[in-house]
Amino acid sequence: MPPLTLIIGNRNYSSWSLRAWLLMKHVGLEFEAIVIALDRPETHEQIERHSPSGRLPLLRHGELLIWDSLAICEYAAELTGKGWPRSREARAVARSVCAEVHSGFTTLKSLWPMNARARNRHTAITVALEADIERIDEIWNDCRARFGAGGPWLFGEYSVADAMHAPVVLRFNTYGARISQAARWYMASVLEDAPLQEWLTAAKQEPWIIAADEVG
Ligand SMILES: N[C@@H](CCC(=O)N[C@@H](CS)C(=O)NCC(=O)O)C(=O)O
Repeated sequence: MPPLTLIIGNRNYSSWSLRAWLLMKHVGLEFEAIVIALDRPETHEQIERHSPSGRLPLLRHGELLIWDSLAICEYAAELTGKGWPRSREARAVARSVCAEVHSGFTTLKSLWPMNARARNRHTAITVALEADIERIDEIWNDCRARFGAGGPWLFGEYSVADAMHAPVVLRFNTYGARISQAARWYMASVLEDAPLQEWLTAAKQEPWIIAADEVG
């Protein structure tokens, strides 16, 4: 198999990159990661050299390019046969919650930008933000209660759904979301996860600051 190269944005702020990188780690793929610092004068040109969409993450596998975090997770799952729950019902719900977090929660994403290393940030809680937080809490509770018996993850074993939700966990951790006990337990599993810890360690060492994402 040709080597896999994952091109990602800098780890502290690139929520979309985190998802693809985490899932690839969890399904056991070996790959090289190339980091492009976001929001700098040279960023656009550097990304365009690799990515047809002008966005990161991008996975290169020989001649094949795969862009978009969810498409990369799907490809990694196809290569390895891991990443989606085995039962059809659980898999359908996992795909639903992945699609929901991929296309939705725009208020949460804009008011609470991912800032992996930041702690104890506080912002005003708007009605729309509260609604996003409540819906995430409901998703985590529902998946854990219905499908989580086999392990600490949303569907028991680690799945694409956990990778897709990891940036939300980091946002909740940075800005101190008020959530239910079961959701806090799920967050603890994500925050203790070894690949996530590896990402956080690297994020802390990055020199770049994106002022617009330093909120609260
Ligand atoms: N839907 C895309 C979104 C990717 C995205 O917006 N990536 C940001 C970085 S996190 C980006 O590449 N921004 C380009 C730039 O900042 O110039 C995905 O899931 O991969």
